[in-house]
Amino acid sequence: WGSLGHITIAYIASNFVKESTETYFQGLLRNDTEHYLAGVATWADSIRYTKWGRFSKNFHFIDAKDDPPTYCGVDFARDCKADGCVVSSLQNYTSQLLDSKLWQWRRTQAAKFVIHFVGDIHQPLHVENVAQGGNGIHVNWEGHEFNLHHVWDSSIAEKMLGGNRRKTYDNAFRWATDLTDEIKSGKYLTESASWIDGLLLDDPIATSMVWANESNAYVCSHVAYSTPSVFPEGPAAIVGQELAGEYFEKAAPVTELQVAKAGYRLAAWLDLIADRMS
Ligand code: DCM
Ligand code: DCM
Ligand code: DCM
Ligand code: ZN
Ligand code: ZN
Repeated sequence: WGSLGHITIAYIASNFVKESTETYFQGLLRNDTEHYLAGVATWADSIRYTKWGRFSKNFHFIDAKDDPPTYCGVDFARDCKADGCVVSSLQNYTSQLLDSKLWQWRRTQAAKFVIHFVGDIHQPLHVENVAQGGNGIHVNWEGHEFNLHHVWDSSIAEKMLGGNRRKTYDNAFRWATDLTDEIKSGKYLTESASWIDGLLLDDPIATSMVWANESNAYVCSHVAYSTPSVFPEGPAAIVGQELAGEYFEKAAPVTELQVAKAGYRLAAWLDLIADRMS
């Protein structure tokens, strides 16, 4: 996701964590405002192209070597690169968060990575190998050329929100408030309980592979079955298409659902971590 997605996910999580979790992470992140999670949500993106942060550039995604739209699926052994992927990174940084023998700055850094990567694993094109997660697929968006990955990271969410694009934190806060209401008492009320079924703090790989497979399924699911898809007619058919119209209408609910889920799951994951540490 772009900044809007990550910051929204962080604000949703802050709306659902237990009070003791809030206190724990406000201490670790040295920020006792309501922005303690949102303020670090994009940090992992800000370091990935720097010299010292380059080690983490592959940690934001897992390249599922499937064959959309015919066949989707992620396989940890097949798809996680030797130098890491979003699933192994969630495992690694979750264990660091739980390791009280580590220096506090290591746990602070681990928190910043976990907050970001729980977001990224919910972006369907962060769980797909085709054209490097869609980066190599040129499409049109309101008449301008963009790549498909960027459309899913940012354009769809920004169009849904409208408003002033420069006020990212305000827009994210507003979107998070709406999605929090949908989870607490609106359209996600019934399904949201199942989003956090079976979270295993002692098995972050199994837990995050469930999230990865769900995201990746949106790369294949077919409009013919009235489920929106990233590639309704396959990757080749989307090249050069204008996506801000009918495609946007189908993609917007998927984006909204994945952002809501990521925020709700991040809260549950941080609760498990803070409980274990107290
Ligand atoms: N940071 C960033 N982009 C943001 C927010 C924070 O790059 N939107 C960075 C600045 C610091 C790190 O995150 O390097 C942690 O910031 P702090 O601990 O001051 O909140
Ligand atoms: N930090 C870190 N790793 C580093 C340097 C700093 O985890 N190599 C932590 C220490 C602070 C936070 O990041 O908790 C602040 O980051 P910044 O100095 O980039 O604002
Ligand atoms: N990305 C991805 N899958 C890949 C390569 C990149 O999901 N195989 C993501 C990471 C960034 C965006 O695409 O969000 C752009 O990456 P880069 O600047 O590394 O091309
Ligand atoms: Zn991305
Ligand atoms: Zn990222």
